[in-house]
Amino acid sequence: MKTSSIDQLSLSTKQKNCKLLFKEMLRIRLIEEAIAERYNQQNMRCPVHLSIGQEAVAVGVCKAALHSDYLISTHRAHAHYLAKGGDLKRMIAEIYGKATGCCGGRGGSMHLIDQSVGMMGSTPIVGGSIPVGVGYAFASHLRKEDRITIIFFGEGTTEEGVFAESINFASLRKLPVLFVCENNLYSVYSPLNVRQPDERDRVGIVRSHGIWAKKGFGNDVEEVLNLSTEAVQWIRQGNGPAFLEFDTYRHREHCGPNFDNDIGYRTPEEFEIWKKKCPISLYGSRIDPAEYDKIHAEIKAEIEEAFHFAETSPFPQFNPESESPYAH
Ligand SMILES: Cc1ncc(C[n+]2csc(CCOP(=O)(O)OP(=O)(O)O)c2C)c(N)n1
Ligand SMILES: [Mg+2]
Repeated sequence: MKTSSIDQLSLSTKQKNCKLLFKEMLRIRLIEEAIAERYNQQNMRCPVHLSIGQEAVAVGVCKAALHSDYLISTHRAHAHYLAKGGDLKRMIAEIYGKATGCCGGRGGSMHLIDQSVGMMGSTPIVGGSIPVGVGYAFASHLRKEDRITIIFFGEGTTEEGVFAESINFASLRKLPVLFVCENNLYSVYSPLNVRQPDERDRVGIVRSHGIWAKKGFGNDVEEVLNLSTEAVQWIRQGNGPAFLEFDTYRHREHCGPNFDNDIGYRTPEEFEIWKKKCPISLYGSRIDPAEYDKIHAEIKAEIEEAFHFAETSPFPQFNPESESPYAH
């Protein structure tokens, strides 16, 4: 049987890795909980799509990638931006619409960018980022750069025609691209089973294009890391694209800070089942409680600093002469 990248590690490296993976997931969770807690203060005036419950996919995939690799994301971008190493202060400032934000305060939560770490951007147009990511991969391929592009999207996005076109083109040109589908079972309020036939197998569709494709449990960060490591190796060996689908679940409403298990489109029972399989609790039991408290306190301090930075930063200046659409 083929051993995974984690299986091959020594015990001390495994323990270090375990702590690192946990810390990154907890950091994303606490940052998003802090956004949710403060959202009703009305200082964040853009919609927020939280990834609470889905942290393991972002962390596991990004751990398998290099700093120089590119990443492109969607409306649900915080976890991807942070896992790729995006600057926290600039992310919070962006959500506050401040000039110090990563998009100068003009983009908000759904337009996160930090090119210094390969976070090339995110867009709220469902499916819109997929061909952009394929374009990045095409450019790297033409320039013979040793770089892959990771494209994150939800399972709803695989219903867009542009997804089919993009996997087709990536396959034909053998592009260095990793497609990552986060299957959280819902597109806004519509469950997967009212949108796609039960027999529709996304991995099978992608494989039929000659693309390496696998499916895994997206709340187990080690499983995500192992599958991603395999996929990334495949791509770097020049074999063309790879596709991964991960099952996961968002805990909060589609857009906003609240829980919405009471409004009827999903059951409280379903939520409880997935809560037990939450990536943080699945992994947290392996962390020593004293260590947990230390990590928790460090992250909390970092978060406070980031919110203070955002709150005390200036708003961008609007120049009606040059920026008004009616100026010319
Ligand atoms: C082209 C387009 N159609 C519809 C929308 C409205 N919309 C925003 S997010 C979303 C759901 C996408 O579902 P999925 O791809 O599964 O991502 P998830 O929100 O579950 O992470 C929809 C329909 C949009 N932003 N763009
Ligand atoms: Mg979805």
